[in-house]
Amino acid sequence: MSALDKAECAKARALIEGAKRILVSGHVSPDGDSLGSMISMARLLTAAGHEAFASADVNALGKLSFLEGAGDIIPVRKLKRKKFDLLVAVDCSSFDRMPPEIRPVAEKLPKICIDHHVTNDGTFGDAQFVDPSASSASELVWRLAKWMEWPLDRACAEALWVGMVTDTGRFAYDSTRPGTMRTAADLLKHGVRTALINDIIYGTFPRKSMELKRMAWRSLHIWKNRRVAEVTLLRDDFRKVRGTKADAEDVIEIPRSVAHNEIALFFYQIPDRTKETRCSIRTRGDWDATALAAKFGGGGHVKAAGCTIKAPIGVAKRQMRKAVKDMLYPPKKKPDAPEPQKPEAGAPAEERKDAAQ
Ligand SMILES: [Mn+2]
Repeated sequence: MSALDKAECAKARALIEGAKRILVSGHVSPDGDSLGSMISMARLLTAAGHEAFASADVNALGKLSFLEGAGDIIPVRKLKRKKFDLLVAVDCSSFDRMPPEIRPVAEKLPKICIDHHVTNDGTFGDAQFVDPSASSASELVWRLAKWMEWPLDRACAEALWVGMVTDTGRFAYDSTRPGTMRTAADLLKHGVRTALINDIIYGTFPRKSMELKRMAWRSLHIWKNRRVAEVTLLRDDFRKVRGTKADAEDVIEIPRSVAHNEIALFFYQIPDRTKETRCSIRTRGDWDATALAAKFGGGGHVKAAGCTIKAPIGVAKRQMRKAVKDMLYPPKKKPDAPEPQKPEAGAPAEERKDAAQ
């Protein structure tokens, strides 16, 4: 367990102890870690004698609505006119990553940032727990709880467990470190129902998720000699099954599971926002998913990132495909450099073709 920065801990303690009503927020389109860390944080603060409120887009809860405390999450739309004196942001690399409905409420508040994104530039928060080597924000919430000597209960441990399990791909990604397992071991001591949780998250799927996957499979497009694969879900696809993004959480695994895949993309539309396209990105090898996401104002992790492209789906796809091509086959010459006399000897045929496009 790498230690938390003592000075930041002291700052956070002072901020928390001086606050009565505390708002806890994760990032837009919250995932398991965002929800798990916010639910547990709100519970820990409540148990410590504060009035703590987690707020999120509750439509994104999906399967995670089984978590105790999920029902207490305030929908972002109902946050207006509520007063708080402290913000705890979890799993957010910057203020802009928080839901747009929360930002005006949180803007003027003192802020604590608990985050593990590499894209976090260290400017967000009056007290900051930022550790890109942590598996999840949930792991950091656990560290803070230990430092604050806050006792965990089972509900809290299960929320943290969900955050860790989902952000590490069931303790499979390289972000799984010895400290991750020690944290998980401690959570198990608090009675986490591992088999039940695994069955809920990974073992069973609602009918609408299956239907969305079926549609995603049909859209599967493999290119660049299997190095890139993508799937697409349109607004109408979600409408047909009355589903949301939460019902399509693991759809990205479809393009990712193609043998030889290096870049997996999942394009999808959000209802009422057809002028923008969301894109989930997964990479293998040395490719940096955040480099692609950052081109469109998004962020995330080296191997898993996401962004919102401000364009309708057709244009958005062209822009992202170009960004992928530029990454896989970086343009060798500046635009104003003289044209090469002939294709480089030994370059694979496909690369030469791409260079000509
Ligand atoms: Mn996370």
